[in-house]
Amino acid sequence: MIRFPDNFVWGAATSAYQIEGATGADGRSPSIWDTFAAMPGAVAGGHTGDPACDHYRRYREDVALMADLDLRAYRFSVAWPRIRPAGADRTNAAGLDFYDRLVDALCAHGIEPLPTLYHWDLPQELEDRGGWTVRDTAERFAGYAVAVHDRLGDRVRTWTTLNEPWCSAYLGYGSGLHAPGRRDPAAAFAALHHLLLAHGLAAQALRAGGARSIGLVVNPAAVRPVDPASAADLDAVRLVDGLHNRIILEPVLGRGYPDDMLEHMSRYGSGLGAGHGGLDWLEATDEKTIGAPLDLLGVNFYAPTYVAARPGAPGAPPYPGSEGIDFPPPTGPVTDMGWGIDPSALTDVLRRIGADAPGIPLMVTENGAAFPDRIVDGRVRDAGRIGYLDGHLRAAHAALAAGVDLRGYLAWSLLDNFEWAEGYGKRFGLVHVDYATQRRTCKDSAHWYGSVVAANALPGDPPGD
Ligand code: GBH
Repeated sequence: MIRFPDNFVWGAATSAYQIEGATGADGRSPSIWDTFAAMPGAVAGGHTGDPACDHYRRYREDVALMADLDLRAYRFSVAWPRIRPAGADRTNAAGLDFYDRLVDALCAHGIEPLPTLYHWDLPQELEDRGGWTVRDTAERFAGYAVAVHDRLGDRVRTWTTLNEPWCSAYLGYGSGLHAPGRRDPAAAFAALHHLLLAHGLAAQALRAGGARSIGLVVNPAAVRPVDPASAADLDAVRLVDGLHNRIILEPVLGRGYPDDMLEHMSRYGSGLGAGHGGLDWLEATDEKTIGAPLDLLGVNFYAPTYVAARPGAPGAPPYPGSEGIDFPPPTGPVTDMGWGIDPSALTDVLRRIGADAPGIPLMVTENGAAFPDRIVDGRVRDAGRIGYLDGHLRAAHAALAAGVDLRGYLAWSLLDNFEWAEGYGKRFGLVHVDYATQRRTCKDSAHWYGSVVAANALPGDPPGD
């Protein structure tokens, strides 16, 4: 048996837009994902956030499922456009009522609520006024955070501000693969800065309001050279690591932006249009704000990133300035997303973040895999997912054994859901969702995971089929 520490937090994660549906209910205003999904070609199959898993109406059933699986914690996100429709400063009580009921249902089953305040669903009206490229959005986020804390803070101990600012900034404003679908490197850097500022301002405001534990969820990359003996490949690793990891972690951990990243960003100007050269979004006290004290770093991890130096390669648009770097696909086994399966990369990431952030507890806030399900006699067979989870839990345990202060593990995801630009075609759930009937069926992996949670341990031998 591979035992986990007492009090290790076991759970699952979801996000609002991916599961709730009911996008017009109780005063919610459109988010950038409603707008983006309505653009032809933006999301596979033309899918949108409706009906998703209809969780807004079926949350009781979903909480009961979590209890059946013995989960101890549930990470969900709060939809900003439900709480502050149109991004205005007026709080919509009906929107808060939903999360109030959800938190009560979780507490009634002894499941710890772990809310994330922003998982990519910016109110569209704020995007119309510049979105994350402007400072006002960061300031409004702090106000929204306080409104949620005022209502749920008596039952929620641990808050996380943003989910994966890398994705919001680089996929939303750099490569355009995610909402709002902009393709402008300068805007991507301005957005990243204002996202980090939003985190810092919200952390300060939550702390002042009495929040006990405040964290940020990042998606650190395990950047690996195709040829570890190539100095050029190692230079490529350094740049991609900078653009993915150090540019976020260093300021968040109170050390400010790294010099090489400031220099890199300044090649792209401010993102505010003509007349705004240089980093004019960076104000004197911003880095101090971004470095507000932190009680938890959430780590989302799926797959390593391979890079090789190749003169003339176009680079990858989410990484502005990565021309001359090739991002080859994985050579080994992959999931249904085409992402490589290499659990050792999770150990590496946890050890690295642990070393970078001494004294700050870590939690795996997302880890999981998409696989097509085989449904046999009503049973959902997903041995691939069990193998993935087993391997990554062993890798998390290896990080614990190496001294990393890892407090918990949350599987992505509780339910099959709206997989962003991939729509409903990619299934990450422990629980299968039949979207036509909204019927939930626990997959083999859900039963397997429930038994791991109950034992607080993995069996000594990896599972067979
Ligand atoms: C998470 O993001 C999200 O938090 C969650 O909502 C989502 O459902 C889940 O993953 C599964 O996708 O994008 O081509 O550069 C993970 C996002 C995935 C971003 C891997 C970086 C690398 C390939 N990360 N991705 S690419």
